[in-house]
Amino acid sequence: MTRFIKTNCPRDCYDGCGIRVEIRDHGPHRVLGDPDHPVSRGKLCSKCAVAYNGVWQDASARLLTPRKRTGAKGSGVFTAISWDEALTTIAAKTRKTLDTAGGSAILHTHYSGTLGLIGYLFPNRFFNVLGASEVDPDTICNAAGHVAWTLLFGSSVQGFDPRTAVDARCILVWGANPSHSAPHAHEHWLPESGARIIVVDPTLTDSARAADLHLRPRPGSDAALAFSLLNCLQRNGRLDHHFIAAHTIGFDEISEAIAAATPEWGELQTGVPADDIRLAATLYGTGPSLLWCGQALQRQAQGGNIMRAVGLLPALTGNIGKPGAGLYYLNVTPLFAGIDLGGLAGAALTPVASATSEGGKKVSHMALAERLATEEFRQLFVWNTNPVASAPAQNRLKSALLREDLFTVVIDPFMTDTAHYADIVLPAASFLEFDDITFSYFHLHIGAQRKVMAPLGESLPNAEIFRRLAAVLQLDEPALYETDADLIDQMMAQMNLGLNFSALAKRGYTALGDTAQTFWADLQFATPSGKIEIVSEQAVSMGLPRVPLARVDDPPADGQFRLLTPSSRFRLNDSYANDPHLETLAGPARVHMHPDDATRLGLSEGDDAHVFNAEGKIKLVVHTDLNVLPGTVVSYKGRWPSRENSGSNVNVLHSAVAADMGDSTSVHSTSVSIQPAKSVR
Ligand SMILES: Nc1nc2c(c(=O)[nH]1)N[C@H]1C(S)=C(S)[C@@H](COP(=O)(O)OP(=O)(O)OC[C@H]3O[C@@H](n4cnc5c(=O)[nH]c(N)nc54)[C@H](O)[C@@H]3O)O[C@H]1N2
Ligand SMILES: Nc1nc2c(c(=O)[nH]1)N[C@H]1C(S)=C(S)[C@@H](COP(=O)(O)OP(=O)(O)OC[C@H]3O[C@@H](n4cnc5c(=O)[nH]c(N)nc54)[C@H](O)[C@@H]3O)O[C@H]1N2
Ligand SMILES: [Mo]
Repeated sequence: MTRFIKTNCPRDCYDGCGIRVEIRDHGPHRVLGDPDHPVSRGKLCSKCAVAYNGVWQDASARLLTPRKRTGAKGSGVFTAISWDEALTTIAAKTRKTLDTAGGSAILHTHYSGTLGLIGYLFPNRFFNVLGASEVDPDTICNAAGHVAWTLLFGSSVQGFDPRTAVDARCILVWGANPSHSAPHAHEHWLPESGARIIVVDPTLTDSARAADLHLRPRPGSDAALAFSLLNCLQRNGRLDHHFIAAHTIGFDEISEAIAAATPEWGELQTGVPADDIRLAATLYGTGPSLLWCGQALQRQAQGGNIMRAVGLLPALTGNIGKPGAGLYYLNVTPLFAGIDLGGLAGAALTPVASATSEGGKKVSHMALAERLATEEFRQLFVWNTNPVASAPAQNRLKSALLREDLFTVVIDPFMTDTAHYADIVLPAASFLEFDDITFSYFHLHIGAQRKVMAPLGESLPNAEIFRRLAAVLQLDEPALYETDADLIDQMMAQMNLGLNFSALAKRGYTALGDTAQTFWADLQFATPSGKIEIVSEQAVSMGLPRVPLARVDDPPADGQFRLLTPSSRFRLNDSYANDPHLETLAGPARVHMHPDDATRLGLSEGDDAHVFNAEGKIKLVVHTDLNVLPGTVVSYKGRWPSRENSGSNVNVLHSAVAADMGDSTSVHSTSVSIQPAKSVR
């Protein structure tokens, strides 16, 4: 009889799908969408459906044993070794670094390869006990937005409950592309809400196409657009002055800027027609309205200011704390469920004695290439991330990773480009191969991740790797040795769902509460004043403007283009870039440009073009595309440099300049020049 096991997708994605695996005696198991899950509804997205049935179960593509480098650094020449040899080698190096340079000379970088809570958080315990330095994970993705909304609202990790969409008259999707980054939300959640949908995106995405209204601002001009919408809302009598007086501080200090931001001014600043600004204000102002700020919105030089400015919309219209109203950037669902995330990550663990008492340092991704190039760090651990593909300043990062005196350990299910620079590579088990607890950062769902098959080869789950390493290092902190079963039991007890793990696993997932929750119903904000802080003294003390400003980025220098490199439909970040089937579907790396821009440059569909700036250079295939805003070009992220003809991906062009807040990425502020690449025949 056919046997099925339910599990959940732990990828870094809004959807957080339920999965049903058909267990087969021979050949790969079939990984399918769970028909009982409200998000996946029996269907996985096109990328996960392919990769989970493809490269993720393909022993020839996976890392099966630990490896040690036997060729020159970066050459990719490795030999299989035993776990024993791998862990003893790493432990000996680590002990030496602790004794000679101290724990802070050990740097680890990690992100969201898996969001399963144990696989995502438990390894931090090991690094906290070493007193190691950490690459601040969010600086590659969303740190500016977190700082901005924490200043404004006191929290950036409490959004709206998506179930409240049925109560909304309008949903404003700003700088997100659900048709790629949240495909099930695009297919079901948005259309089924019954609300009027506005999408703000320079590109005509499928989500923008499906919307009632699409505003196309020039990239980096969103703060001006927000002020212009506020100008219209004020004229329409849609600002909620009672709410403003009771729950915000500092309105007076922006009222002049709002008065000046007429829709005609807005059109000049942003390129969005004044009438569309008026219409958007009418739709949003009718309310109740939801605001979804995508993570791409703040990957800008002034991304923090943009998030503060766009956040004024719910703040000044009182679209917060009631059904159908709210603002969303991220939901930290496990926290709402009661899980002690700090405890799981060992945030309070005491570091062991080492050569210096200096605590572990935080390093921004924007500074990684530069700081790795010096002798500041002696050891690098990379887990749950592939920075050679995803991080900025790709060429500089690669050179820094060539340092002979930087002992590098990479832990991944696959031999990634970053792994090529390792001294020791450790094979990680995939989410199909161990139990864990998952969540969605959009829907308020908690899921059971189930072991549906044995780990391929000798691969091990992240947590087990770090337990074994701690043992070889003879660290005596008991928290380093807690088993997955104990950790899962603890989380289940903390959540108090009235279920044990096997009951959760049988159902697959659970939603928090039976009905839509209303966040911020008490209108208490965790800011210093307890109110929404339009004026922020905290911002001032951080050297930031007192209030959000209606300013826009300077346009790219003459002849240059603004390059956007957002989510690809066929990839999850840079994951799946090694799946042959997805590689075929995605085709060669392209630069999408408006046909008028192409013509001006003497380029046609299918031509090769050099795309370059002071940071780097890459050859891309031209795709003329009416969906792209003139003056802007788009090239989707999600490629491994080593698999590209040019040996690079678009991050070779990202100069690692930090945004205005959070030392965070400004990848969508990249400017490039483009020239035909005349082929030499
Ligand atoms: N140009 C450009 N660059 C970008 C972005 C952009 O928009 N444009 N976006 C940025 C954003 S938002 C992000 S979040 C980052 C993401 O960047 P990364 O974190 O580097 O994302 P991935 O390349 O998917 O790398 C995750 C790795 O984790 C591995 N993995 C999966 N499961 C496990 C596991 O259980 N254990 C271990 N040890 N490894 C596992 C995968 O195989 C994969 O190699 O990229 C950023 N880079
Ligand atoms: N398929 C797929 N899904 C993913 C990912 C993936 O790589 N692939 N990555 C996951 C991760 S880690 C994250 S953080 C999320 C991110 O998902 P989103 O928050 O949706 O962000 P992106 O997909 O990077 O970009 C969304 C849109 O922002 C637009 N944009 C760029 N600059 C600007 C601007 O200045 N103003 C405005 N208004 N819009 C702008 C781009 O044109 C793009 O269409 O997606 C997650 N889901
Ligand atoms: Mo991200």
